[in-house]
Amino acid sequence: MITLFGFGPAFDLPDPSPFVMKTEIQLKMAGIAYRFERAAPQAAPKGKIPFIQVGAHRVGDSTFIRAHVEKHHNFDFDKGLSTAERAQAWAIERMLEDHLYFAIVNFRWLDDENWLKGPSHFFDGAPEAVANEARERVRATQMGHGLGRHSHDEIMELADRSLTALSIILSDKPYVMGEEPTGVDATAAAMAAAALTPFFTGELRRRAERHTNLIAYRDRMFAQYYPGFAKQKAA
Ligand SMILES: N[C@@H](CCC(=O)N[C@@H](CS)C(=O)NCC(=O)O)C(=O)O
Repeated sequence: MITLFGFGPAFDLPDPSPFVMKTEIQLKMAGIAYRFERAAPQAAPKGKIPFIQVGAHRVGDSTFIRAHVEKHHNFDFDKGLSTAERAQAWAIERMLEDHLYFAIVNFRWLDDENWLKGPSHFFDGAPEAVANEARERVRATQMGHGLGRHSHDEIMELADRSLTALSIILSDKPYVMGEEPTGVDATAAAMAAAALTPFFTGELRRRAERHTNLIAYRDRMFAQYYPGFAKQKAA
């Protein structure tokens, strides 16, 4: 049995990490039974969440977890896609994970109001210095990535381009690549949910909410893969 290590529900989401939601959705897509356990990044093989454990074997990083499922459970997340479509799906995934994600982190951690409401509470009970150090590490990572070097307005402009690109690519299709869900939908739904969560306030969420097809897509994907969570939110 696979154990998936994540953070657990927060920020009105099944998990604050879009990578955990991605992996959880992919395990559900593949019909694989798993247990969920909470863990801190320090416990992860690559220092980042999610990771999985199967017996004594641990796999870190959502993309390598997907590769593990494809190899060991003989499941093709992109079944029915041509080679060119698989390449497009990979490019979309990279845009969301290596670009939009960093704008979401910036919005949550470096905006004072969102920080106080959200990520600062990861450190409840710890000395304030621990929370401040973690926030400074995120600031340094943002600088290393490059996104954090831009002004707030420039970051929002760049985030908007990725949100708009996803919205245009999705168009009025039920799923990113067409009529059936494929691997990239796990990332796209997770990132859309992370950007749209009503928990945080500000420009990024406002810009995401302009794309009504992304809201409908998030709702559709959650009804399918997180039915309990979707119902609870609707109640
Ligand atoms: N490429 C990784 C990214 C995972 C990632 O960035 N996880 C974040 C949470 S969303 C994390 O664990 N951050 C803790 C840290 O960097 O210390 C994946 O696809 O799993």
